[in-house]
Amino acid sequence: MAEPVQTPHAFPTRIFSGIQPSGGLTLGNYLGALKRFVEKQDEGIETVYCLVDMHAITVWQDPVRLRQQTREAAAGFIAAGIDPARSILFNQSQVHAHAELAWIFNCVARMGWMSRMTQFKDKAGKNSENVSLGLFAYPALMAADILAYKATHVPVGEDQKQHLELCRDIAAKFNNDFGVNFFPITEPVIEGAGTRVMSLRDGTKKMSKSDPSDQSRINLTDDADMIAKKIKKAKTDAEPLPSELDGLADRPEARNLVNIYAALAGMTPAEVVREHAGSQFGSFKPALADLAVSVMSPITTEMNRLMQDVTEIDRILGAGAERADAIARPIVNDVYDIVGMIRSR
Ligand code: ATP
Ligand code: LTN
Repeated sequence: MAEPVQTPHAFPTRIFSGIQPSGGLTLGNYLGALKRFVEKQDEGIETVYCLVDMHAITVWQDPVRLRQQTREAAAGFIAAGIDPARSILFNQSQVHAHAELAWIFNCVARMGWMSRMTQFKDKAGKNSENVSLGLFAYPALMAADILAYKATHVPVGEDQKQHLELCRDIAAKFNNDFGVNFFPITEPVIEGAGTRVMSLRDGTKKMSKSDPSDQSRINLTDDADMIAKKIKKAKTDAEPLPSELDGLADRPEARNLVNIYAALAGMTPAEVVREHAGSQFGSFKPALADLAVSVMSPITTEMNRLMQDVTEIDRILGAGAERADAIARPIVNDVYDIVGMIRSR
């Protein structure tokens, strides 16, 4: 169940979130993020959603594909229910406040804080001497995304929790260093069964759009056949489903498929195992595939239709960027004044 959204003192409720156009959207992005973006919009809260293209280039992106993926992600957002009239939808690089505030935050965040970020360690791996400086600074840009709007709540998947804690630390240090109550201490909104969808090949790794294996994920652009095939081939074990969740404790792949089923059906994982107790994967997987297709294929169809008119997509992103800029510009100007920069033009 959704927790009631509580507003930190003196800051009006505003939701911000972002997704990297670093590949096609996955079922993980949909269940962990996008689906909940739509719910927040439909609750009538002010919602600002961003395709974070500047985050995407922290690892190499082919320019032609980056543009294509950004448009495709925008189409995916709209197809999933984001209404560009009610939510602000734009790509990050069109609103300069993000990059400007990120620099200020590079000077607020401490090296020690950044060095503890597990996403950096995972993505850099053994190659940490050779990754971009941007990959290390990534969470400061993310804090800038959020705080350029004084956003009070950020819906994300479980994997982003640590980055949001860093955002809170940056806001608190800025407020404290300059003796102001300028930035809110933003709340993460991480709820529901789909907040951590795991890879279909390895139940201990999250499903990710940048995983080298396409078999590891379900893409929003996969057709019904492909979805059914990937679910059929998903790694599992030989045991039937138990009747209680405890029975899945050491079965990460089985647990993952149950969680996905629950998130797609709007059930709790406990309800799913109760309903399918004793089922073999030979029957559970086709049921899951049918469910996934029924939820996703209307989105895929609409996304493909929207992609026929990229001029319209670019227009929507441009109009969203203007609305975003109207909120973020005055906030970043105030930051320059607080920090002691001269603004005389
Ligand atoms: P990349 O593979 O390029 O790192 P990603 O697929 O992990 O990308 P992001 O753009 O980093 O996706 O994440 C966008 C949003 O989707 C975030 O809120 C993130 O928490 C959520 N998300 C990403 N992967 C999953 C997942 N497997 N399960 C649930 N939520 C997810
Ligand atoms: N780091 C996030 C994407 C992201 C984001 C944000 C999410 C960039 N800026 C601001 C929420 C708020 C990720 O999912 N990897």
